[in-house]
Formats: sequence, C-alpha cells, structure tokens
Amino acid sequence: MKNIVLIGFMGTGKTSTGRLLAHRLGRTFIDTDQKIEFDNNITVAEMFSIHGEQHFRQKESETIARISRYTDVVIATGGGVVLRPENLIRLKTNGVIIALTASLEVILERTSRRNCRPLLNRPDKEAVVSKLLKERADLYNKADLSIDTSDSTPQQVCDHIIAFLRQGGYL
Ligand code: SKM
Repeated sequence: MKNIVLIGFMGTGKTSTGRLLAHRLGRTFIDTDQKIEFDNNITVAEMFSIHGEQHFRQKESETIARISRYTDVVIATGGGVVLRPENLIRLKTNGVIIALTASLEVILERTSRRNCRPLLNRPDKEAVVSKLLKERADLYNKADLSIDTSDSTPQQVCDHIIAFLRQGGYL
C-alpha cells in the first residue's frame, strides 16, 4: 500500500488530520518535524536559531529520504518540504500526495496558538505568511489532491481523503 503524504503550509491541519487519518486506517503516523526533533534531540526552533535554516532543510531531506522507503504509513510533512524538489520526488515514489490549504486569515489564527514556528516568530508575520504562500503555491499544487481545510474539521478532511483514496484504488 502506498504511503499517504500530507503537504501544505503551517496551520493547514497536516498534523491533526494525519494523526486522525492514521488512526482511522490503522496505520502508523509519522510527523517529519517531530521525527527530526526526536532523531536530533533538538527542537526545530532551536535548530533554526543555533544552526540556521539550511541545516534544518538538510536534516529534513535526510529524514524524507529515509521515510520514503517505508510503505503503508501516513506522513505529515513540514510546511517547507516542497522547497527542495528531490523531497517531493522521493515522497511520490511510494506515496499519494495530498495538499492541505487554508485561507490567510485561518492560517494566521491557527498559527497564533503555539509559538514553535521559527519562520513566523516575528512582528510582520502576516506579510511573511502572505509572501511565503505566494512563493509556494505552485509547489503545493503538485499534489494529487488539494483540500481547503479553512471551514472543515479534521474529521471532515479525513472523510474527503478516504473517499478520494477509495475512488483512486489506493485503499
Ligand atoms: O518544518 C517546520 C519549520 O518551522 C519550517 C516550516 C516552513 O518552512 O514552512 C514549517 C514547519 O513545519
């Protein structure tokens, strides 16, 4: 069975949807940010501030290379995973890629709840999110399916994903 891979910007619901989806399908759930933190014994925020973004991107690519060999798992990726084309190529070899999207307002609201996202930890957050969303839109569009989660619960997003997977013969 192919992996189910969730991509998308911060605050689009990848972790909560992925965890629920894995539970409903009886699969293992992997969140790449959490895996990077566990494997390297450091938080993503600390990694950014001590070693810089490129160091994090390298660790992220190494993690993607490893977990792309798995099968049958649900993977929630970091928001910037699409920045390196090789990551998506690897994830696609064994996986169906689902992009989660949300409006700027919803992203700002959801990402205000926790302060663990180094790229957004700044006063001009709205401008930064808006700019990054524009820069990355085409990259997230490379997914097999795109779902706007702005007005949906994780349960509803899971229903949508499961219907799509059944229809495509992935389940
Ligand atoms: O992977 C983390 C990290 O904070 C970078 C990021 C991004 O570039 O959008 C998203 C987070 O999931």
